[in-house]
Amino acid sequence: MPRLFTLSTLIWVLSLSTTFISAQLSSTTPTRCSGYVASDVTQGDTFLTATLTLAGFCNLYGPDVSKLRLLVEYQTDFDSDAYHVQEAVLPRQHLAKGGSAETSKLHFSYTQSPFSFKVTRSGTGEVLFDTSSAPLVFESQFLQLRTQFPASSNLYGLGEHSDVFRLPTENYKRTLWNAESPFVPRGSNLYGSHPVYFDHRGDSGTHGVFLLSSAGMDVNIYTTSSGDRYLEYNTIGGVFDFYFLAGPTPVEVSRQYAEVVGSPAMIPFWTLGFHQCKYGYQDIDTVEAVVANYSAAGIPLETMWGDIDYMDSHQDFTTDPQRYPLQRMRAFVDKLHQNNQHYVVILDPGIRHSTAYSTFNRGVQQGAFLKNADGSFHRGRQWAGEVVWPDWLAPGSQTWWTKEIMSFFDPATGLDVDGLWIDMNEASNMCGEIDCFPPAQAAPPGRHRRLFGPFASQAGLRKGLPGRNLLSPPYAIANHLGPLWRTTLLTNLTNADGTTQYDTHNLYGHLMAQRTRAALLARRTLKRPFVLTRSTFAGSGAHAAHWFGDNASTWSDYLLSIRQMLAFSALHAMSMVGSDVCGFNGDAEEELCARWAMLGAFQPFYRNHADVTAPAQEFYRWDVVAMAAKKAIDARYRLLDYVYTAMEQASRDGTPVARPLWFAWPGDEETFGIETQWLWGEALMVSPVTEKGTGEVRVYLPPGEVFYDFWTRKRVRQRDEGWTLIIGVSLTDIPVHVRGGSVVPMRIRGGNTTAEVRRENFEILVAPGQDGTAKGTLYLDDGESLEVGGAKSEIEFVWEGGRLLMSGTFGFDTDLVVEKVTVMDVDGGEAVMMTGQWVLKKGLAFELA
Ligand SMILES: *[C@@H]1O[C@H](CO)[C@@H](O)[C@H](O)[C@H]1NC(C)=O
Ligand SMILES: *[C@@H]1O[C@H](CO)[C@@H](O)[C@H](O)[C@H]1NC(C)=O
Ligand SMILES: *[C@@H]1O[C@H](CO)[C@@H](O)[C@H](O)[C@H]1NC(C)=O
Ligand SMILES: CC(=O)N[C@H]1CO[C@H](CO)[C@@H](O)[C@@H]1O
Repeated sequence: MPRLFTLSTLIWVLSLSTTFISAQLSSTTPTRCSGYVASDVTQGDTFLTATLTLAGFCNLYGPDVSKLRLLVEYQTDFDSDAYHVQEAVLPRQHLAKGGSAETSKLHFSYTQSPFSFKVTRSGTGEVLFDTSSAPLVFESQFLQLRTQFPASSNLYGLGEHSDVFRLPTENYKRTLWNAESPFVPRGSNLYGSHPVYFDHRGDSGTHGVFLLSSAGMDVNIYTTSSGDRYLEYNTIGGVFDFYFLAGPTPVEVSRQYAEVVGSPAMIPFWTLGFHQCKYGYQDIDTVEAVVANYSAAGIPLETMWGDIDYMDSHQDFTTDPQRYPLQRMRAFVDKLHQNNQHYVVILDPGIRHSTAYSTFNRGVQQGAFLKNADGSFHRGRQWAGEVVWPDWLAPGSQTWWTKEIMSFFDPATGLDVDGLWIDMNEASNMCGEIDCFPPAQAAPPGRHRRLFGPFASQAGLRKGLPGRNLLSPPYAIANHLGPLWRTTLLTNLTNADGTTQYDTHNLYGHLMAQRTRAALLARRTLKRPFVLTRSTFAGSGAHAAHWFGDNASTWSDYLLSIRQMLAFSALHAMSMVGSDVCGFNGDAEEELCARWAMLGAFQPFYRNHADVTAPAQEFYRWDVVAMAAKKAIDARYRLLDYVYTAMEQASRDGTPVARPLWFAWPGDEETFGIETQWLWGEALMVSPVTEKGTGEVRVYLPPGEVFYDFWTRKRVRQRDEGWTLIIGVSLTDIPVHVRGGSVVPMRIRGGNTTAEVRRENFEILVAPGQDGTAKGTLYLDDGESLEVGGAKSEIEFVWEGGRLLMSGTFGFDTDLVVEKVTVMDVDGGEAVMMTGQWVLKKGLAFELA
């Protein structure tokens, strides 16, 4: 019986891991590695297994592993000593659905000696991945695998980085090692690791390759003098566990990737509102003044944020008794809530090491903190001073964290926050030395016993290979902070489950996000949690939103926010993302802040945030910025349901909310390198001014397509080659186009809060395509419930032959009506508006008079 849908027809999984550890150093130094030879090949309908035996010692960066196990199937369950990302950290049981090689869109083939493999498209035979140009190297602390790619490839992904969106193909190194990265340096590893790339080859299709590995790595992309192009993985541990995503359209690759790592969590509706934050609001009076000043300026403020200023001596779960007394804060939060506004505060993972601090004491009782080999706590320096760090892999860490969150943020007695912001979770250590706080001299006998024995006894349990140098591996990745352990947790620490920070470093922020989400769920079991995290890993979108860290108030970082948004949203399965609007570091000037206020309104997470050393940059500080913000927020709020509909789809099937132009026009080469324009959902295209001191911008409007100006509602005629100059873009403008063929649900007007907007009726904006038809969708629910059950509407609008038809499901109970339908004119004339009171029910249809 044919399956309705099996993932296996879309995704091939290939895992290479160690079976037997008989690593040894040969006495002679070979000039070239000879790779492995495959034997004991067993091929079934749905799998292939083989043993790979080392053909000759190579010992590039330490001892080779002499035997490997190769497994090609949909099930990644294998025994190995080598570390592999824990199932609980990134679940993949759901992928083990079975399937058959015959029905797969991808074909796997291999060469026995030296072992290499190819992944090809079943239909066309196009080679997508081919490792034959270099031998496989698998050593205990160095793994290398190289694949060729053709000149027609356009590569994207491998975040988090601040480089160009379409990756360079010459002499380019992407290092993945999560790191505190002020000023988001170019060409460096940043806060998160997403070892997935999209290879887009125009008309012949798009595919993705995900290496499920949390190991530190350098991915080199280069072109040889003879013009051959390679992508080469150099990891310092783990296994090679590849997921090949067949596409063939870009959106399908996004969906397939989301299916592997998890779709983005559905957001609460209010989080789409405008957020304000600053490090350096010295007291609650200042915070109240900011809220009041936003209101006085008539700029809708949805959510106020608290950076570490609110804490007592920067300790989590405390408030400063003088500057932020708890009772004052409680009254402040109540007032915000009465106005339908929200409050979010920061938490850091560094917990002050002091027996005078009850949060620390309770964590000790739960075994929540990372320990040195001698059982003493691993200490370092963070905002709170001398700190210890939670071991998120210790079960007690969840119990402790949940209790701390539930009691401090108890609505009845504590701070009734609406979400949590987790920072410094790479983890960042202000002490960059190896011996900031040396382990205690001797652990008291009988106490602090290590829970786990030496690695050698962990055979097959994936705790990591024995005998490794965990602080300074022989192959040094290009970490911009230097050695692996610099300004983070020492990589030789053992986690409670027997794995080491060497292998799990890149998961620290992801784990903290998971734990924090779980704690918020325990606190409010029926509502969607909201967590914002700085550090991420593949799949973090299922737990948290992300901002792009400590950027600067520069035009360069204003543009960077676009390509980072595109990478996270379209390639890394994280929808709720955005930059610090107007820039975090440095002095935001009026012009830049006005432009950024408008740009941020068309990105998912919209928060103005600045450093303590930066001058105030709230939107009301300048008249023109205030005007820009009001206009932008009004448009954003009128479009909230349209964006929320896209967010809901992303949470269901991984369809990205913000996407690069080539997602819509995959055959149009002109779009492949564009990183300053984007599609905001299916229907809107945003093209901000990109430079200081000008009101002009050259935008690409693909030839042969119909576009309308979102603001004037008039058809726009692009030049024949597509590139079109838009002039006279004032500081309170941003070019936004509606794609012909779309129906965009909007609200009749904005409001001061998202709750107010939700009480407004609808306007349906129709943008007919060349053939005169258009369609679009609208998703409605209560905006906050974790499980909405049948209480949702999934409405489809179709405009055809002068009639608008509404179909779908209508389970969300509402009195709201469609008050207005506006049909833009494909011939360039005035838009036609119809007003009425059409209830949101099945079968609404009417004809143009
Ligand atoms: C709020 O506005 C008042 C009046 O313009 C101004 O004096 C004050 O500095 C502002 N405070 C903040 C925190 O924005
Ligand atoms: C929003 O607030 C402004 C003042 O800040 C007020 O004039 C306006 O009426 C409010 N809008 C709504 C819809 O309540
Ligand atoms: C990690 O390395 C440091 C520096 O060599 C050493 O002092 C410490 O004991 C090691 N920790 C563990 C858990 O092995
Ligand atoms: C990579 C980059 O552009 N970084 C810049 C971030 O902002 C700071 C301060 O403006 C600059 O010094 C960096 O060059």
